[in-house]
Amino acid sequence: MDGIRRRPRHPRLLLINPRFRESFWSFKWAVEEILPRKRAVNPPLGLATVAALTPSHWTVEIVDENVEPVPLAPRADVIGVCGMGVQFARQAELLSYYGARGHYTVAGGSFASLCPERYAELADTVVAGEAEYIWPEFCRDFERGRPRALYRETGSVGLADSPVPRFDLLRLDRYTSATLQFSRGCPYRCEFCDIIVMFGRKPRHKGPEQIGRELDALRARGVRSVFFVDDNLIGHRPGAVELLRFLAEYQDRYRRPFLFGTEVSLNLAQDAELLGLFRRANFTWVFIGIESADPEALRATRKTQNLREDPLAAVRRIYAHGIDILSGFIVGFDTDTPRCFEHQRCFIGASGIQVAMIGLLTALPRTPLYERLEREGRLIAQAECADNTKASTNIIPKRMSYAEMIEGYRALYRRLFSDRGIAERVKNKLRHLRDPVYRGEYRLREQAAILARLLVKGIAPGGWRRAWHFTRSLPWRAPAKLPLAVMDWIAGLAMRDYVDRHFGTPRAADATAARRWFASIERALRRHIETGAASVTLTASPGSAPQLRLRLAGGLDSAFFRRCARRLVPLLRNTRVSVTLAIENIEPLHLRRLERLLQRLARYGERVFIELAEPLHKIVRIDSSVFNLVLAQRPR
Ligand code: B12
Ligand code: SF4
Repeated sequence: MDGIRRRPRHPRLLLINPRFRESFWSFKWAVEEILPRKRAVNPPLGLATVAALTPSHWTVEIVDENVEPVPLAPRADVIGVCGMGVQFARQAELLSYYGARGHYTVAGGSFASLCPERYAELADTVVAGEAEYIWPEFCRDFERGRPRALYRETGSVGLADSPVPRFDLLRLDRYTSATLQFSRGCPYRCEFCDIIVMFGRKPRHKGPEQIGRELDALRARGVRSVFFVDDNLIGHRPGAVELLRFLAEYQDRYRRPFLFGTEVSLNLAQDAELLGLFRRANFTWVFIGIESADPEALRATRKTQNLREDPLAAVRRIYAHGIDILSGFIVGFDTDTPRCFEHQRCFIGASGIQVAMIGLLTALPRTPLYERLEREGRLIAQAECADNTKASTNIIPKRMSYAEMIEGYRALYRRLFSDRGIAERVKNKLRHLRDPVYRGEYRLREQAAILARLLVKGIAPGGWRRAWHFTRSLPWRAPAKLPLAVMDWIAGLAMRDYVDRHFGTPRAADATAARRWFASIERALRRHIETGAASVTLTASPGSAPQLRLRLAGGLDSAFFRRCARRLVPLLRNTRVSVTLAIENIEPLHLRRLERLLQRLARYGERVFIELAEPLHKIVRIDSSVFNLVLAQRPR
């Protein structure tokens, strides 16, 4: 209650999705270089749902920091910040920043649902679990001036009570795909899974008319590509059949406006009726947790639904219905030895799965895996467990050393995303995927532009070898498959770009180059450094990339900005050094110059950190969706 200083009659609510650190799922290269006018893959559906649950006399705004900047001085009474574990650091930073400035703060989303205790000191209120019932309760309590510190969903939400999300508050044109949700929960019991901890094993779903209303809203906004973010869309088979029949009719009624994708379990392959319905409803792809082709590993992790037939046969039967497959794989199961990496590579190659998200086995809090490994003393205390596609994890493997696992994992990705690896998978997929549902989602002119950009920015830089692999993988005699082959190359090269930038160890050459550039910057800015208008430092610690820090204290001139740009751009382009701009003071006449400098650094925004002194918040605008805007913390 301490957080509320006055009780507004029409409270203003700001909901924020914090910036993700880059991961495979960002598809950064594809989104920034190849696909037209896109900034991220999916919008924050949880926030759009919370917005729809908010009383109508409240004013609501959603800011997704992945596609737009967060406001530093918002007009908001309540600020709600969501987040997965991968977003925790930024979510915590935002909550503390706004909390210290007198806003009432609420934490919610996946990670708060899994471990609400981690937010006790960070937010005024924590909303743990599905929000449909407890969020309206919070709003009522807030209006009465008596909000509680914790709202926890202890039962299960009937999805008929979930409203049409406020799609109108999202900037849908900035995402490659919009999202909606039909069901929550999954009937299976994989040992590592947090879904069944959060949403239970009894799938609950919406009615078809409810989905119809959500599709109407998306259609009205011109959306074409839709991702059903269900944990397992076929978890409740009768419900899925009813939904798919409805979707097929909906598509026919409106001249097939949507391309769909979703998540399912591998047993879809044994269900001819469902496969036919998925095709009729225009599902172009499904994401499946295959995890491993080794039956021992699957048995050990209790993923027995994947044991019903040879996984390669299952994959090919799904392809035979024209449906593409994206898949999750895991290495580090108790039965895995150093040979598992080669087995995974062979299976993924033969299956033709291009978007193969391989993760190290990770123990998320409250899962059976976590509890077992804790008992066995095999958890690494303090290790990050939020992002299972980083080259580190929080478990000690059983039949190989931790170092062997990490090295095997890195090498597996490098081999998979070689030019030959990408081409082999395109060929192995298209051989079995005869009549793809996916025929391209863009207009002809856009498709031609995408292909041209792929050739210039993706294929040409790989030289004749890549051009050869690209050419031999194309389905020359089946042009209907061409859009799929092009998209697979875009996805493959985007993942390769990520591997190149993130899976190498910091190079000694970077440290040498950083020292050279540092000396050059010092020389170029000598005059500004001597007058105290600027200062520059370089820090390098073993095992991590060097960091250059440039302090702007005011009293600068146009030469300063010119010289900075000339040196910082090549430094960022040619090394993995990160740069911090600490802006303490800047005269209004230099704002335009600062803006121009930032425009030139934007391409490397992931490695540029900006610290902005508080008095400048209203004067200098930093796009925090591009740069790492460090938020000054102060006590509440
Ligand atoms: C769609 C999705 C994505 C999308 C992006 C979604 C986005 N832009 O936010 C994509 C595909 C990009 C993605 C990527 C990843 N994801 Co993901 N993703 C999902 C998925 C399938 C659905 C989320 C969703 O939209 N649900 C529908 C909405 C309506 O439900 P909801 O989010 O749960 O929200 C409800 C409540 O939580 C609450 N709520 C939500 N936000 C807020 C905020 C406030 C203030 C309040 C009060 C309440 C509240 O209200 C909502 C209504 O009840 C979930 C699985 C799941 N079932 O949650 C995984 C999931 C969230 N992802 C997960 C992970 C690990 C990842 C990755 C790290 C995977 C990886 N290893 O690379 C990446 C990271 C992203 C990146 N770097 O780009 C984990 C998170 C684990 C955790 N507990 O933190 C989940 C739970 C999957 C899993 N099995 O573990 N993901
Ligand atoms: S099939 Fe997927 S969602 Fe279901 S329990 Fe296993 S990992 Fe979790």
